[in-house]
Amino acid sequence: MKEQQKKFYVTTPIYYVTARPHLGSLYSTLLADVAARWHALRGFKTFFLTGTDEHGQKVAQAAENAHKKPQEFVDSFIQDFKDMWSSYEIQYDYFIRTTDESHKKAVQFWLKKLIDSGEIYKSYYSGFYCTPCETYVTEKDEKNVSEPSKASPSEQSPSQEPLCISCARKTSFISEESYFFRLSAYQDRLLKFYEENPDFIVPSERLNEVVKFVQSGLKDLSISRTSLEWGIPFPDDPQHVTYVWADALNNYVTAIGYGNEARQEELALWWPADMQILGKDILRFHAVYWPAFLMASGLALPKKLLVHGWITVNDQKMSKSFGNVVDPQSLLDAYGAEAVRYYLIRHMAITQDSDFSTLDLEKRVNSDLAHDLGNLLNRVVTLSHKQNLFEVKSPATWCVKEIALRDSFWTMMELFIEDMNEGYWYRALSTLWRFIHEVNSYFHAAEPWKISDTARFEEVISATCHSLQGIAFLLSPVMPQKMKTLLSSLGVVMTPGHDVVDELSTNPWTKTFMLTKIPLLFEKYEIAPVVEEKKVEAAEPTITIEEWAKTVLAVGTIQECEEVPRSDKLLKLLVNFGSYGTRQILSGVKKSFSPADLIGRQAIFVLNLAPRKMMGLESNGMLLTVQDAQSDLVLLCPTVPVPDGTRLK
Ligand code: ME8
Repeated sequence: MKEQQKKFYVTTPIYYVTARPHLGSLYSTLLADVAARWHALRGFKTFFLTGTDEHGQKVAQAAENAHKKPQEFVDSFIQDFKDMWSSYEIQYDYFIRTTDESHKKAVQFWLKKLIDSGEIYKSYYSGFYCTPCETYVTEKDEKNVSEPSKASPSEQSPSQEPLCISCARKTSFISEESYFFRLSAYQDRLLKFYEENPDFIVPSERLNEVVKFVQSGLKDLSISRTSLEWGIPFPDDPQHVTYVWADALNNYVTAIGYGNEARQEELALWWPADMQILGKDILRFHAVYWPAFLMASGLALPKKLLVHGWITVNDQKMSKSFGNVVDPQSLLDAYGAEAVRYYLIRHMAITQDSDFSTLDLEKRVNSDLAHDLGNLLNRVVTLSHKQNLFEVKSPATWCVKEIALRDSFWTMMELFIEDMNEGYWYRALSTLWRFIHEVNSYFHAAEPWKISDTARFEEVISATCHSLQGIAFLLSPVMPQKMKTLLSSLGVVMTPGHDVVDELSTNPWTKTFMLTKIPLLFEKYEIAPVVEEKKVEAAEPTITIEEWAKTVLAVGTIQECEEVPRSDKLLKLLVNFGSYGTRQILSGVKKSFSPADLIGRQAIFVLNLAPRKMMGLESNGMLLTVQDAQSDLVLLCPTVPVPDGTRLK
């Protein structure tokens, strides 16, 4: 098969529509855009799918809170998603909504097919459900796993509600008739598949987690709800609506024609997906349930799941519930789409969580984009024009230093291509930047501004322009518009439809460039000087992580609080620590707080201090506070309520 005929199908998770898109959803969508653009650059026919997950309890509840009907509620966000993606130059081919009639019909087709083949059967589900994660707790928490019960709902009784092990929020007990997918029948087939396809999940460490989970035993999966109306009704049994994940995962095939007789060719062209991009939170759904669904439907499995880590802010996961969500619109307004695209792709390592900071973004723009790249282009064009060189021809033969530079470019490309193909884009960019530094060093060492021999001067300019052209081609999936502008300054137009990358890998540097001066590609940001951080005094000894881990710090709710008779400092607190129980704690905070200030508040406590007696009363822990500028004590507490007994990490 010719390279041009190869296809590349890439997908993103479809996002819950409970709010406008945030930086996390932008990140996954951007990764898919870079993957699609990279493969298009390589001459592949590409298809890029994204969209929205609109059914389920979480969306229904959010709609209710907003006093809107679910359909009206989800409709109100769709344009925001589309506008945001377009502002960030994200060129998806199709935007699927799970409320699309075509998707709903295709899911019903799938359900009927699996009911008919016995892969789906009716029984009772009784257990706990986490609405924010749209997950049956039984699937995630081994302690709570139970077989789907055959008893009727009235015979079931909830034990104490467990917290969701993923988001630590309260779960709710449900007990209802339900359809089940025969997941347990796929355990061996899944394990065999993982063994035969060790590259199925990138990064590979995540595959180990999945294998362990499947090895520990799979239970059949409840895939319908009767206590919810907002979902796709089951065929011939409409009081059951489809479990939101069974509905949503199928989007990857319904979008390209699954369940529609007239679109079978399209389905055959694109499926299986070549790369499915997702965050680590939804790995199990994609690496276990989704492959099992596909096996049951007789469809091939995706070739690769690219599983990325979290964007964190101050080392905490960025999420709506933590109140630390970065708004992609304000980033766009402040920095423009391409600087943000570059920063997210370069700085966020796919394999792990990465902290996002605008200060860091500004530093990267200043150093990588304005200094290393923009400045190089500007210097070359300005200098050439100064010497009246507008049309830059390549020499008949290159000198040694230029041959070395070209060799370096070719060698760099091998590494770059491998990482770009695999989804390690941040590593590819770091490799490319090493070459950009090398071109800068070459240009600096050649000192073209001192060269009087016009042929030699033209050779140095030509070698630099060839390097810049190669760099711009390779960077175009990440910064499409800026690279187009850079190339226009060299008089180069990129023509799509063939393997540009392959051509570059063997390009002998014979191009003639027409140089035009353009405004600076990237402006530098003024960065306020950092105030020197106070160094840890030598007298303050460091401790090891193991020593630190010995301190049990946890959140508790102050249930009762009263003054300690005859003490002008002490308050007596009764604090609930969830699984750590309720404790009496004495605290010398009376000058700053009255009992009424503290009752009902959550705060942070040290739990494993040895018990201590004060004014004849025992204290079993210590309340943590800090002093403000007026020397008043301030309580340390989580910014949103968390379960009592949650330990600090
Ligand atoms: O889970 N850092 O939708 P969702 C990086 N509807 N990526 C993040 C992120 C962060 N802090 N926060 C979110 C769902 N994401 C389901 C998916 S697919 C058939 C159904 C990204 O709106 C990341 O890709 O909660 C994560 O997996 C996804 O958004 C979750 O989006």
